[in-house]
Amino acid sequence: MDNFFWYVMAAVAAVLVVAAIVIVVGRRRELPPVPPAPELPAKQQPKAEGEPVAPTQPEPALEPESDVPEAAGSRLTRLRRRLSASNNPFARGLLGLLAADRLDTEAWEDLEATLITADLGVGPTDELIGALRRELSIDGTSDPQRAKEVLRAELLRLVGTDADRSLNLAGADGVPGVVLVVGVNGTGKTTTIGKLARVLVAEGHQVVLAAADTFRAAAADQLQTWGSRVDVPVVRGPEGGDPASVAFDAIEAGLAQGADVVVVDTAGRLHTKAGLMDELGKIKRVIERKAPVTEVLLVIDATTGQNGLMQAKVFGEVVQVTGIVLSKLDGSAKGGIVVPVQRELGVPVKLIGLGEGPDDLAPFDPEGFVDALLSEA
Ligand SMILES: Nc1nc2c(ncn2[C@@H]2O[C@H](COP(=O)(O)OP(=O)(O)OP(=O)(O)O)[C@@H](O)[C@H]2O)c(=O)[nH]1
Ligand SMILES: [Mg+2]
Repeated sequence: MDNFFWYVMAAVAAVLVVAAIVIVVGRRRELPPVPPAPELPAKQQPKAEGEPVAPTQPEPALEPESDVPEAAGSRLTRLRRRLSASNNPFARGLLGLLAADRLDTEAWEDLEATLITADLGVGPTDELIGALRRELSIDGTSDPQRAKEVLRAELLRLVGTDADRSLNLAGADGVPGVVLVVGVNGTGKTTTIGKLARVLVAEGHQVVLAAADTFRAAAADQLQTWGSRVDVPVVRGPEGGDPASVAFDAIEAGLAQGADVVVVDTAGRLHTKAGLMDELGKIKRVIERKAPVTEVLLVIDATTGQNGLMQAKVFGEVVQVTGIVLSKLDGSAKGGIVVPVQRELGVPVKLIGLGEGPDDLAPFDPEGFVDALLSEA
């Protein structure tokens, strides 16, 4: 009897297993076919045996790494949009004011406040308002179009249209031109060099980068990342090593490789630290044993405000700055610093940074800058 019971149980179990298999197979048939796996971009192709295994989860879509620098035309259109009223509080303030029906006392005070907040400085602000008041109708009724024209002309006069804003890259007799990039901490020196290297490569220059910021290994890594994206060699030294000797080595490498431009990154330093400022002077002198420093770019963060002026003054004394890069102008209400900084140093703004992306660097063009500030798009 016992045996019979187990026979029955075994038969039932067998029937259940067969039924389960039939159901599973049947279901499978109903499922839609699995689509073939999408092709991975080259960077994510599964690694060869022995290499670290690629993550199983698909990575979020990365922005395609464009190693062909953006054409100047589309770059300027994009940058203009970033400076225009919709994205820039300074521009918005100016346009809001011009749209007013009457330029009453309050409106003039608002304009003054907007210009001072934008770091135009007290002197240039007075000049601008004085000129506008003289030019605009005496009864206080404003014609927005006319006000805009006067404002454009005055802003242009303040920014200046006849300075030579090109970079001097011309070395002498087979010796590369040298661009030394300086500034206080975090202003955007390394990023600017990365962006600039792309532009120089696109223009056909043979470039070498010098990671003379030896304070942190990460600083050299950061520069290396930019360099490798456009196949530009980066000369670096040991962490904590002598930055002047890294710069020197880079010039030698440039000479050996037939480069025509060497761009030297330096560690950020406070203009108030005499020892660090002396070190900067030394870097420049050591480079000049091998090649003339043809351009000294001071990178100023446009959001820094009046403090940028003090930086400009001290750096200018130590390394004779020849051009200013105004970084982080994107979305900044502080674009007015262009005017006092040029006056303080007697040196033109040559480049502007308008974002963190690889092509977010543009030559500073006064007309384009003022038009962007006064455009609504
Ligand atoms: N929005 C914006 N961010 C920028 C711009 N330029 C640089 N940055 C950002 O500013 C930060 C500092 O940039 P870095 O290039 O490392 O600055 P640095 O002057 O080399 O810094 P130190 O070497 O530490 O002195 C980074 O997060 C950059 O992405 C710009 O034009 N616009
Ligand atoms: Mg840096």
